[in-house]
Amino acid sequence: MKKFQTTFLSLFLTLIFGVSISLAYKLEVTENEAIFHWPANAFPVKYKITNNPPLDADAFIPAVQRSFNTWQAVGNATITFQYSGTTGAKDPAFDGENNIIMKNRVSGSDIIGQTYIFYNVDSGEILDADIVLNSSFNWDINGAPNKMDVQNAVTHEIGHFCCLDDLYSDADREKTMYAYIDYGETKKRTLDPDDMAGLVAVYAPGSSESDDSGGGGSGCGTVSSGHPGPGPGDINFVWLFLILFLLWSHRLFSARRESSSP
Ligand SMILES: [Ca+2]
Ligand SMILES: [Zn+2]
Repeated sequence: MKKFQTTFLSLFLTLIFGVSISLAYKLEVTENEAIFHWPANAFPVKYKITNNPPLDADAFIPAVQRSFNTWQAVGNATITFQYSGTTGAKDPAFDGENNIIMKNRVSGSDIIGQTYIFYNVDSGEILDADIVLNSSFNWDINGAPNKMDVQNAVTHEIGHFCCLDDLYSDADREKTMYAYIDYGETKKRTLDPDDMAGLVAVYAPGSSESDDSGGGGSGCGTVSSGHPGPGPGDINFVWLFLILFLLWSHRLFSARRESSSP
């Protein structure tokens, strides 16, 4: 697992040199080293929000929308998003809909959010992405102590939704893509210049990543031009195009808990 190798290397270097290894940003890549990206013909990337939010929908939905708008506002990045209503979806699935849903985890689970991405292993093209928030936490939109701030967590998950990987160094603590989060935290709502640079690296105008429609073999254009519906055909579809299922399990709370009182 490259990710763990990288993490181990970083830890090793930290031990040897006694310094934190800071990455400006880290892009998600497939097993075949293709960079994750939504193709330009998927813009605006449509998303739906659960019809069973953990708090008043009139507060929850705009908080999620603000998170998407924050990434969309990055200058010189071409990716755009569009809210397309609520969804009754209960689980992440390769169903042609990009959903933000709530799901209860095992009691005691420390996972706050996960982003599931369905992608083409050869091209890195993202075909479907779902964000799951752990409904066992208390959620809020005002950065209240002892509650998880919706916009803070969702802005981080949208970074994965686009192309970015987690950062673990202490030097990255102020960035949206820093892997750990705490109750009442709101600093991930706003992007660090390095978070923005990561997005621009993939979605700059004319960039090879966002402008191609695949390149991983015949049929990729078909993949990106239409979302498959649910049904038996999906199995062949998945197999044929080497779509792999990726679970980004973000242990945002397990390895280290940031102090809530500095
Ligand atoms: Ca989906
Ligand atoms: Zn993460």
